[in-house]
Amino acid sequence: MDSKPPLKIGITCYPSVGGSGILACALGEELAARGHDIHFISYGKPFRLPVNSPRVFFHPVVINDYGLFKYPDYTLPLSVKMAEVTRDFGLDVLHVHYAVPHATAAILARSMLPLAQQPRVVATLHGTDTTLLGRDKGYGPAISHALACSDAVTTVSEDLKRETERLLHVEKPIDVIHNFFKPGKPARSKEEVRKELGLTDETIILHSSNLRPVKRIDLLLQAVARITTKKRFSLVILAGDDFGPWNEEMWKLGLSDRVIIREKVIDVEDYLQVADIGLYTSDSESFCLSILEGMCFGSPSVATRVGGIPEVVESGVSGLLVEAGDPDVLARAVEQLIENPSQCRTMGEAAKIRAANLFSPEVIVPQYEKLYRRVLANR
Ligand code: GMT
Repeated sequence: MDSKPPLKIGITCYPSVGGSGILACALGEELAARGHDIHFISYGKPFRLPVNSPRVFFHPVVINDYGLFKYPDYTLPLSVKMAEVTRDFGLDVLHVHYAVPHATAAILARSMLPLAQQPRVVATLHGTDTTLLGRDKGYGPAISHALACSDAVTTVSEDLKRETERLLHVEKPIDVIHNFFKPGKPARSKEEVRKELGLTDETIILHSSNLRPVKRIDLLLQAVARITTKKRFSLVILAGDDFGPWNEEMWKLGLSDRVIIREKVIDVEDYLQVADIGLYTSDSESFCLSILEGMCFGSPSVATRVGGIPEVVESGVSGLLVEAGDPDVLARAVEQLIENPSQCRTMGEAAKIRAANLFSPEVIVPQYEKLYRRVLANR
C-alpha cells in the first residue's frame, strides 16, 4: 500500500458475469488488502465479490416495481444509495465500472450531497459502453455528459481511449489503466479436472466468455470444425450464459463429441490450468480479460486482431493474432499450435512472463491508487 492514509472507496459494477464486474471485484479485493475500505454498491452481489475480507462491504440497491413504470428504473435508486453510502461512510471516491448507468448515477449522487460530503467520481470504461452504447443516439449524449462531469475517466486499453475520444468527443485527458488478473490457486488437481471433463491426453482449446454477439460464437464453432490434424483435441467452453441457443449449430457442425460446455463457472482456475490454447474470435474487444487469464496459466491464445487485443498479445511471441471474421484463418493458426507443442509451450511461457510484467495487480493497482490521490488533491 502507499504510505498515505487509507481511502474509503465506493465501487459500482454489474453483478452479472462480465469482464467489467470481474475486474471491479478483483480491484476491490486488492485495494482492501492494501488497507482501503471498499463499499460495493449494486443491485446484486457481484459474482466474484471478495468473501471474508474485513474491509469489503456490500450495499444492495432495492428496486421497487411501480405499476406506473413500464420499465423499472435503476438509475435513480442507485444514485440515492450511492449518496446515502457516501454520506454514512464518508466515501472519498465513487469508482464506477461501465458508464451506463453507473457514471450518470454517480454524478447525480454527488450533486445530492452538500459540498463537504461530495465524493470524487472516477469512471472506468470497459468496452461496449463506448463501442456499442456510445454509438447509440439514445445513450451517447448521456454518456458524454457523465464523463465530462467525472473527475477522471479511465479506459482499459489505448485502443478504447482512442475509440472513446472519437465516438464520445471526450475532451478531458483519459488515463489508460490496463486490466490485471491475479490467478488463484486451483481447487482441484489437473488430473481431477481432466477426469471430470472426460479427457486424457488430448490438446485442450479453451474459450471463456459471456457468449454475447460480439464474441462470435458462430465463428468459434466454425473455426474448430475446420481444424484438420491427426492429433486429438477438444474445445472447452466456459460459458457465462446459457449455451442452449448454440447447441443446434454445434450438432450441425458435427462438433458434439469435441465440445464440452461448463456454464457459470466460479473456479475458472481449475480449467485454466489444463488449457493448452485459448481461442477468441470476437469482432471487437477492448482488452479481453479471458486471454489474460489464460496467459497467467501459461497458455497462448489464437485471437482476432481487434481493439485492444494487440496490447495484450504480441503476435508470434505470446500468442497468434489473425484478421477477424475468417474461420479458416483461425483454424490454421490453431492447427499450427496443436502441431507444434514446443512452439506452443514457448509462447505460453512468454505469455506468462508478459502477464506478470505488465498486467499483474502489483503493476496495475498502484496506478488506480495514484489516480484516486490525484483527483482528491484537486479538491
Ligand atoms: O465482455 C463483454 O462483452 C462485457 C464487457 C464488460 O464490460 O463486462 O467486457 C469488456 O470489459 C472487459 C474488462 O475490462 C474487457 O476485457 C473486454 O474486452 C470488454 N469487452 C468488449 O469490449 C467486447
